[in-house]
Amino acid sequence: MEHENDLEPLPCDKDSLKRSIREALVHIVGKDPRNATSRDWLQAVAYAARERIIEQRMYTKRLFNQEQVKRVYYLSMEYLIGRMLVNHLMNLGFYDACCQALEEMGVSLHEIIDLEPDAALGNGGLGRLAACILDSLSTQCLPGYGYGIRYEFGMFHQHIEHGEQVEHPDNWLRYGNPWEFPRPEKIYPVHFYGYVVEHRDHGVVRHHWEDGEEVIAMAYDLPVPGYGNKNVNNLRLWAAKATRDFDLDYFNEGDYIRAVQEKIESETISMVLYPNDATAVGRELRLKQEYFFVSASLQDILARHIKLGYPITDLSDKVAIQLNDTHPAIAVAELMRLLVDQHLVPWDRAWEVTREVFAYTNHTLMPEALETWPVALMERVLPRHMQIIFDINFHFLNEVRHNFPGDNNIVRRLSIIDEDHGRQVRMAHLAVVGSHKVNGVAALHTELLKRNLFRDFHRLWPDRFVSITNGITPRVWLNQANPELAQRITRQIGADWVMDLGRLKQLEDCLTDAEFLKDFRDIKRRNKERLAAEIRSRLGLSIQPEALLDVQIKRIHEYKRQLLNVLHIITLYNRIRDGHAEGQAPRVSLFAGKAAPSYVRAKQIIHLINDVADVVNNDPVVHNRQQVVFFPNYEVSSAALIIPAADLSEQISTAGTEASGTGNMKLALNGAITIGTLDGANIEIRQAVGEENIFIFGLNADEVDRLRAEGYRPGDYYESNPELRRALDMIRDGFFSPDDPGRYRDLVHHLLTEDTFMVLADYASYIQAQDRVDALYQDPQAWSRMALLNTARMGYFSIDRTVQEYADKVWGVQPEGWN
Ligand code: 26V
Repeated sequence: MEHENDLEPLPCDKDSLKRSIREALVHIVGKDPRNATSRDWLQAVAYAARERIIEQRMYTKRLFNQEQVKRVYYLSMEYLIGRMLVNHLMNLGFYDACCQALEEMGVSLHEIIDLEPDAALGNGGLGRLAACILDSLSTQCLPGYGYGIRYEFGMFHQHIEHGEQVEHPDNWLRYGNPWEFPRPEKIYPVHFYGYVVEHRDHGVVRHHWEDGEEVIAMAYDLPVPGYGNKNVNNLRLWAAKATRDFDLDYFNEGDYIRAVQEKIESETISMVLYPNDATAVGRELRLKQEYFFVSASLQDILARHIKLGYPITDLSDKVAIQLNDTHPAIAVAELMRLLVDQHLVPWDRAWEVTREVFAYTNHTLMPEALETWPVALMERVLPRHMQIIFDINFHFLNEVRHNFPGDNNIVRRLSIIDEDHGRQVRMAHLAVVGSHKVNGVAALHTELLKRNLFRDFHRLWPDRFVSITNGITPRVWLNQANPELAQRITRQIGADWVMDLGRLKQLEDCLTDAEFLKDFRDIKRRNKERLAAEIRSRLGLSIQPEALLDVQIKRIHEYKRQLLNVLHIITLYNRIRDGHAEGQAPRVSLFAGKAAPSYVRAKQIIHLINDVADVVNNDPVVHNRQQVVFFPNYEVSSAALIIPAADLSEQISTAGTEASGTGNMKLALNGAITIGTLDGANIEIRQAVGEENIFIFGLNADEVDRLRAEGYRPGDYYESNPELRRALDMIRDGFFSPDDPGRYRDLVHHLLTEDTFMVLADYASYIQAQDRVDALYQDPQAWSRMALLNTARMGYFSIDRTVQEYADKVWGVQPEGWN
C-alpha cells in the first residue's frame, strides 16, 4: 500500500516528541514557549499526539478498504468519553516519553492533565458503555465506527449551593477541541416536515418527500486509538449547520435579522444533550436530534458502501449496525426509506436487508424510559417515516395473526402502534421488529426482558433474544485510573492483563504473599489520600484516610436507592450518639451523582444527603468516627479519582430494576468489596468472586414481585423496626433541616405509604449486611484478602469479552490485521 506521497511515519521517541510539542506550541497554538500557560502546553501536547494518531488512522482505513472487511457501526446518542490525553498517550505507548519530553521543557504532565475538560456527551451507564465499547473495538482491531452527536453543550455541570443541585452549562468546546477533525466536506442534508407525494413509475408506486425544512449534518471525526496496536478507529459526531448560511428569501426582502434567526434555529438541533436518565422526554427537539444523527449516519454508511463498489442489496455482508437503546431506532424506517425510495430496492428485499443489518440493545426496564412518539407528531416531523412504520406494522401484524390465529389481544399488544394511549409509536417495538438480534445487558436483565417487556416477542421469535453481559475497559478503569496498582500487578504477573483481563486470576497466588498484600493495602491508602486532598481543596473537608470509604457513585434515582444508604448513615449516627457503636470502624460515606434537572424527588435526595452531611460532619460527638461527603459534579474524571480509593461499593438497587450496572465492575476491579442486591450484573459478580466475597442482602427479583402482588405495606416495617422508625422520624420532623422542618415531610410520607422501590422492606437486611461489613473491616488482613480476590476475579467483566460476544453472536465481524 506504499505510495510515493506517503509520509515517513513520525517517530515517537522523547526528542521527536519534544520537537513536535514545541512546534505545535508555536505554529498551532501560537504561543511563545517563554510565556505559554499550562493550557497552551496541554493543547500543544494534544497536537503532537494527534499528528501521530491520524497517520495511523489513515493506514487503518486503507487496510480495511483493501481487505474489504465487514464493518460494525455503533449508533448512540451518547458517548461519555471523558478526557483523552492520558488515554491516547498510553494507548499509543508513548506516555513515558511524553512525560520526559515535557519535563525537559520545564512542564509537568501531571499538572496539565486536569485542565482538559471531560467530553461529557452522555448521561450515565449507557453513554459510558458506548465509550468502553469503542476502546475495545480499536484494541481488538475490529473495524468499528461510532456515530453520534457533537453536542455543543454536554452533560450540565453540577454545583451544590446550600445543599441543593444547581445546573450550569457545560461549555466544553470553549478552548477548542484538539482531538477532533472537522470535515466540512462530509455533509448530508437532513429533511424535516413537509409532505409525501405519490406517483407511478412503470406501474410501481413511488414516494416523494417534498417541501419542509432541510438541515445540514457536518461530520467531526475523533480518532479512537487501540491499546498496544496500530489500529485507529473513528468516532464520527454530527453537528447541525444551516443549509445556507442565510435564507436568501428573507435576505432579499431585507429581513436580515429573520434570516440569521432561522440559521440559529436549525443549528439548535445539536446544541444540547438531554440530561434525562431513564425518563423519556417526548419533545419535538429530541425526536429531531434522533432523526438528525440517524439520517446522516445512514447516508454516510450507504455512501461508503457504494463508493467501495458493493451492490446495495449486499449491505448486510459488509455492514452491521448496533442500536444503542431505542434512541436511534428510527434508523429502521430511515434505512427502508433510503433503500426503497432512493435506491429503488423492492420492499420485501429491502426489509430482509434491514433486519439482517440491525441489532438492538435494551438498557432499561423502567417503564417511564420507554420511548414512544405520538403518531401526530411523527406524521408532522417525519411524514414519510410514519407511512413506512405503518407499512412495516401491517406486514408484521399479518405475521403475528398467522402465528396466533384468532388472538386479537396479542396483535394489540405487539403492534408498533399503541392504540390505548392516544396512538403512539412504540420505538422498542420498531427496534425489535427491525432487528435480527435483541440483547439485554446482563443475565437477569435479559431474563426479565423475555418474561415481561418483550414476552410476546419472545414467544414469537425466541431466537432473536440473546444476553450479553456488559463489561468495562481495563485500560481506563485500572491501567489509567489506578496507575500504582496497575504497575504493581504488572510487576507480579506481567503486562498481558491489560488486554487479557482473565490473567488477573494469577493474583490469587498472592493471597498468602504478605509483601504483595501490604503493597495492595498501601496503594489503596495512597489512593485515598489523593482523593482526600481533592475533597479538602474542593469542599474544605478533611476526611480520615484510615476510615472505611463507603461509596455510592451513580445517577441519583429512586430505584438506585441512595435513600437506603442515607437510612443506614442515620442509623450509624444514632448508634454512635447513643454510645452503642464502641467497636465500630470509622466510616466515610461518599456520594456522587447528578439528578435530572426536572426530577424533583431526586434533587430532594441530594438535598437530604447534604443536610445529613452537615449535621454529621459538625457533630463533635461523632468526631472523625463518621463523615458524609457529597462529591459534586460526578463525571468520568471524578470516577477515575474515587474508584481506586474506595473500600465498599454500594450497588443497592431494588432487585429487578438495574439492568446491569458497570460501576459495580469498576469498583470491584479496583479492590472495593460490593454490598449489593441480587440485581443486574451483581448476580454475575457474586458468581465470579464467590458468595463469601460479596455482601448480598435484600429481596431478590421474584420476591419483590411477589411482595408487590400480595400488597406491599411499608408502614408495617416502620412500625416494627425501632431503628428504622427513629431514622425516618428524624428526617420527617426536621432534625436535619432545622431551618425548614417540613422539608422532607412529603418524602417520608411517600416512603411510609407507597415506597415504590421497597426501601423499607430491605432496610433490616441491609443494616445486617453493613454490620458484617464493619466486622470484616476490623480485620485488615481478611479485608484485603477479600478485596484482592475481587480484583483477581474480575476477568469476565472485561469489555473485550463483551465485544467478542457481540462480534460472534450478533455482528459477524472479525479482527483485521495490524499487530
Ligand atoms: C433514556 C432517555 C430518554 C430520553 C431522554 C434521554 C435519555 C437518556 C437515557 C435514557 C435511558 C438510559 C438507560 C441507561 O443508561 N441504562 C443503563 O445502561 C447501562 C449500560 O447498559 C447499565 O449498566 C445500567 O444498569 C442501565 O441503567
